[in-house]
Amino acid sequence: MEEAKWTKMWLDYHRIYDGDMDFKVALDGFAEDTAVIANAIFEFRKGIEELTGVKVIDVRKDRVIGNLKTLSIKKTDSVPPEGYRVAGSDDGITVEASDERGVLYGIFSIIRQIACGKRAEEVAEEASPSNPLRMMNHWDNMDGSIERGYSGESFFFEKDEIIINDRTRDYARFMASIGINGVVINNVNVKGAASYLITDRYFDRLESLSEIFGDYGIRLFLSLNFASPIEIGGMDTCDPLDREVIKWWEDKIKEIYDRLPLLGGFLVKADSEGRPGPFTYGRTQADGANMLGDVIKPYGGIIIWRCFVYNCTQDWRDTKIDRARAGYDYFKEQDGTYHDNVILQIKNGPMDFQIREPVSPLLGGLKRTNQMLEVQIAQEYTGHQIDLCYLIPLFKEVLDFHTFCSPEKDTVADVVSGRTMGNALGGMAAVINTGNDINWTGNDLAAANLYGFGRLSFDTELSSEKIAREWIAMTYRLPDKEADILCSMLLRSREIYEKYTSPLGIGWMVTPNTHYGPSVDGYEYSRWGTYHRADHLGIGVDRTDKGTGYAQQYYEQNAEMYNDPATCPQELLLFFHHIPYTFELKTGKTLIQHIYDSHFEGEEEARKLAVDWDSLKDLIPEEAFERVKERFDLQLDNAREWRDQVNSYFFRKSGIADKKGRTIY
Ligand code: GCW
Repeated sequence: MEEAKWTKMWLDYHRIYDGDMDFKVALDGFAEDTAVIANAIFEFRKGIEELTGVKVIDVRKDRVIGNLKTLSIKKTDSVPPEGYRVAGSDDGITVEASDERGVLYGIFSIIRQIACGKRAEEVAEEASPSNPLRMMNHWDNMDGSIERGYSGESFFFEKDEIIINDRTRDYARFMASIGINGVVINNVNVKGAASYLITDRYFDRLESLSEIFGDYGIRLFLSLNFASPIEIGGMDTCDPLDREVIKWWEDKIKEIYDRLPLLGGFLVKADSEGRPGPFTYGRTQADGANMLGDVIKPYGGIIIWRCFVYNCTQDWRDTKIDRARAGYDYFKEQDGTYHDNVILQIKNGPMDFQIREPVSPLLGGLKRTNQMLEVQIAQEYTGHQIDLCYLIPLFKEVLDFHTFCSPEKDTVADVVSGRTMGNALGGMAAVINTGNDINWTGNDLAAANLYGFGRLSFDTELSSEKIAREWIAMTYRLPDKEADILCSMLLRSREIYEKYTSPLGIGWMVTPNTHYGPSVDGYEYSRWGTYHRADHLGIGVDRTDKGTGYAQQYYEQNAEMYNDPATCPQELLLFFHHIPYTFELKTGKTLIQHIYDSHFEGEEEARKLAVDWDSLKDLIPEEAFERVKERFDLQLDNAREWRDQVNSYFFRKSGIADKKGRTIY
């Protein structure tokens, strides 16, 4: 047998029980020969055969022996778009849906349930997506590298060419199995060859890719270079209000859609970290986004415009400028003017995917604009897929956050799903953590974040634990006790990482550029707007009404809560306040003692994670076990380094000793 070149992650089925009767398929209202339905049946066949050993018989071709059960796929209007109703019985399984995606998701629901221990006749679920758009954003470059990639190289690009192979199809299967319906394949920093993705050079391959995706219910999106008229059009401006520029885009978008009718639209990073944008011409972000929105509208396309706009050439001496404010300051004013096929994509926090940040005040701060939540499962600041960090609890906190933007339906989940404003476009996007490593995600356990993001974006009511348990059951099929151990490891991991890294919401303190490992002052005197402002008396950034006024960007209830150190949630204390080391926290500990304790605890708890992993040795496939074990070895080094650098730094600044007399350098 040929050696597997890559794992099948949670779609690697093993026999769960022995089924007694083969299946046949009956379609009612759906055409058999469409690619999505064919793929759905393929997935059912593969899943049910590998999980239960029964076959799916083609009654027209195969000889039928004995009785058959029926997989009956029925079209009905009583299920919402992309939703499904599945029900097992002694006669077989019924899947009801109003569209093809719903069928596909229904089939994957059946497989998930069986893989999690149900028998085919017990299968039962009714579900429809919480979010209209559930997207993955790849930061893959066309030379094959991945910006912030920790799992090898790109499986979409190599040497400026687009790769299409069996892995592409497996990728589409994974995404469909967790309900993803849109994928941006290239980095938001669009440079070099990537600027030419919207030219004839790449249309053939993009067309094939869009079809492979489309057959699994996924729409292809591209990141776009706002300066395309200059870079590939030979013009000397990309001013979004310039007639010639608009004409250029009209011709370009027509050319693109003639060749790529399935394209979902574009993701745009403009005026951010050196990327061109409308500000160069004195125009607003809305001017830029709306121009593209108008041009793409006739083709049913959408423009997803990122709000990650801030001054990245700040003077660290200037305590008035606050990077956290930037998104709101740049985008709030034009609320209500963004066109209806434009979506603003907003990072979960106001800074940049730190282990702890408040929720961005733009989410729900905008009341008349399509919004999409952007999170990062690529572990840029959360351990590079070396350290274990299950991020679903973090995403849940964001989704459950009450913005107070409306008397009801005011959580972030409400806002981005469209429930608050009744809008049709919105959803969730994740910067993805995949690459061409054998296990796709570098750390095998990081696949829980990939799986989890998809499941959560499909159903924002699912709990972190439920998602973790599903992923474990599908991936490893452990006995109950061991499944509990792994589940507990995942659920503890975010807090552990938080404990040994930067304290109480202050963020950063990472090695500049790579963003792995500690460097407490690494970004303190830089241009990036990422400061902790520690001195010999205290630490933290005053973002209250007496400081930068960031807290006042929230609606009143939240603004008041954050403004006062007495009511500010402790885990965010240093994000909002400059606090003396001697300040007594609600726990009764001083701030400095909290820093020492949490860092000692975090390192110890990381060691416990590694011990727990060792206890699973004989139950996890050997290569996977060893791969993860190596990661834990590295994580322990990292945790120790963080602990000692952070503790020593604050001991040296404050001169205050650890009450417990532990070693600090
Ligand atoms: O956090 C920063 C990353 C950049 C990234 C940027 C962004 C793609 O360090 O690598 O660029 O965010 O979100 O655009």
